[in-house]
Amino acid sequence: LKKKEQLRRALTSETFCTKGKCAVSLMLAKLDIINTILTMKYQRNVIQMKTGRLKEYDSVYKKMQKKGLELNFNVALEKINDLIGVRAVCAYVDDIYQVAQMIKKQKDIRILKTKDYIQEPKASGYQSLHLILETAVPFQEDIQWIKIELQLRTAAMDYWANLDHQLRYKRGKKETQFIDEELQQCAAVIRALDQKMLTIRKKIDKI
Ligand code: 0O2
Repeated sequence: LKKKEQLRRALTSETFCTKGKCAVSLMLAKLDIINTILTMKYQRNVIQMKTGRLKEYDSVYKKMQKKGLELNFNVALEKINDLIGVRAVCAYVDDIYQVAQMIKKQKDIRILKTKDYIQEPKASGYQSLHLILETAVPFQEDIQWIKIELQLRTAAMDYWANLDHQLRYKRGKKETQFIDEELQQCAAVIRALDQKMLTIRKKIDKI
């Protein structure tokens, strides 16, 4: 119980929350700049929506339990990639990779890991491109490298993930088995739709 309480205090501490919120603001500003550049270039809005959050303590705790991790702040910092998370929703699949490329090239970003669930969707049907990265955040006295999970997806992938997320909390109950299958089918439909929309947009671009 002591370890759990120490972890809770560290994750909800002013120091950690301030750092995390600053990192989120910075990443959202970076995405804003990228969107301005791409919107000028293509004459359409490339990033349709973006959000950021610090993971709730309860959710971190559950994830650590599930992964069998020692309840310790440093272990959480190292092993839970999405303690600080930012999500950007793009119009088309190629936009996702374009945004990712621009993020990767930035001097104050280090990419730790790329998880491409678009090329290789998860068994659930989940699709998104995840960049686990560190970004340099300038504070008053020093610069600190802070880890963020950036999730990039299309509007259709986001629509699917939000519904799937609601099911996740209810998994294990017997009624959910068929819903899982239906969601997998929907994921395939969404994949085909995203590809078709991209093909049509490319045709329109050429006119
Ligand atoms: P929440 O509630 O969204 O925050 P690993 O890399 O294997 O050590 P991890 O961190 O679970 O483990 O990696 P993974 O699988 O890449 O998942 C990271 C996040 O991606 C999840 O965070 C979800 O936000 C999202 N995600 C992954 N799989 C699915 C899925 O099947 N459906 C939906 N809707 N989202 C998914 P959390 O903390 O699991 O969840």
